[in-house]
Amino acid sequence: MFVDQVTISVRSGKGGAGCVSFRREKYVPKGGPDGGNGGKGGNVILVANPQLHTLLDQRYRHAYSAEDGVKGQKSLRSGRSGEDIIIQVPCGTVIRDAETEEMLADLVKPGQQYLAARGGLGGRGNAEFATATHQTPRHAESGRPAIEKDLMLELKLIADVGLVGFPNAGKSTLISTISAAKPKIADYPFTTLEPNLGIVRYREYDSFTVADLPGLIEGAHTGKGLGIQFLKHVERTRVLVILIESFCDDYMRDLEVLRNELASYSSELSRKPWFVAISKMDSADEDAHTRIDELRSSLDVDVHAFSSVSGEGVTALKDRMWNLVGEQTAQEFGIEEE
Ligand SMILES: Nc1nc2c(ncn2[C@@H]2O[C@H](COP(=O)(O)OP(=O)(O)OP(=O)(O)O)[C@@H](O)[C@H]2O)c(=O)[nH]1
Ligand SMILES: [Mg+2]
Repeated sequence: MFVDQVTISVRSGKGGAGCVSFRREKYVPKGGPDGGNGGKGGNVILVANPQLHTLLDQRYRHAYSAEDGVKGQKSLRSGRSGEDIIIQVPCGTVIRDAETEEMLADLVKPGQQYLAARGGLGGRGNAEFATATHQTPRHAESGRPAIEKDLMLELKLIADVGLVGFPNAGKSTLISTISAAKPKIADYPFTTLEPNLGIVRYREYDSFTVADLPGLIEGAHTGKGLGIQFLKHVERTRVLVILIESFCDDYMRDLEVLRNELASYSSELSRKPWFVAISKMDSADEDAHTRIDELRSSLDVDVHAFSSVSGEGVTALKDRMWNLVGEQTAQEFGIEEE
């Protein structure tokens, strides 16, 4: 099950109390204060783990409390610190304060961490309060309190390439052809209800990620179909491939509807690098090539024809994806291309 939004509650450990104690030993005339410090409470930390792709774990377990610090002891022994709690979340998890909805962190990179609740410091024991003029302090500090809060986690998938198209365009079939992902495929619209992520092996050593997104329809940005709830995932893809079926009789019209949906959602989406892929070429009508040529001549982006069934054009499609992702990476990192 794909879960992309959950609320969890976290509580750090409270600090252990400092200890009040005096050394009492036979034959030692004046034992001084020897109460140790309390231990620090555990932290609650969220960390991005690239192996995870859903917030499912947090759906089943939504309360996390770290261990309290142990109180100080006599003979200057400090209490043990409480253990931290580490919550593993997928890369692309946005963390918000559940009450104010303020964004607290966006864990994008593998291993990136967010300290959600800091453990309370331990209290000082009475030994720490001894001074030249006050040699027998009878008080110690209590530990600092725990921090409790509710966090809203929202997963926004991160992929190099996002597949966008009307329902049934062949997006899931394509991702199952070029990656090991095994999404459900069927000849009815809205087969895909949740995004699928696939890793495409490229040449010998490289790879890139492709997201198969649920179908988009006209009005999606106003909430029609499944559009809106998934359009947000498109935000985190770096380049887009717009799929249109070969037997569509007006490529330009379909393309405009799809582009318009993206733009209505956010101008950022419409600025992403993109190209067109005409799918299902194995069952194209005779006239399709003419329509493809027309589309090519009226667009200044690539138009690429392919079929997942016959395999025609699939390698070239992967090449094109790879190159566009490369160009985008160069741009993002400010690398000049030769
Ligand atoms: N002939 C032919 N049929 C295809 C090709 N690719 C996909 N199909 C068929 O088209 C139908 C829809 O394919 P999907 O891959 O489920 O389409 P989708 O774009 O993921 O659809 P949604 O998830 O509903 O948005 C299925 O019946 C596929 O078998 C192709 O290259 N050639
Ligand atoms: Mg699908």
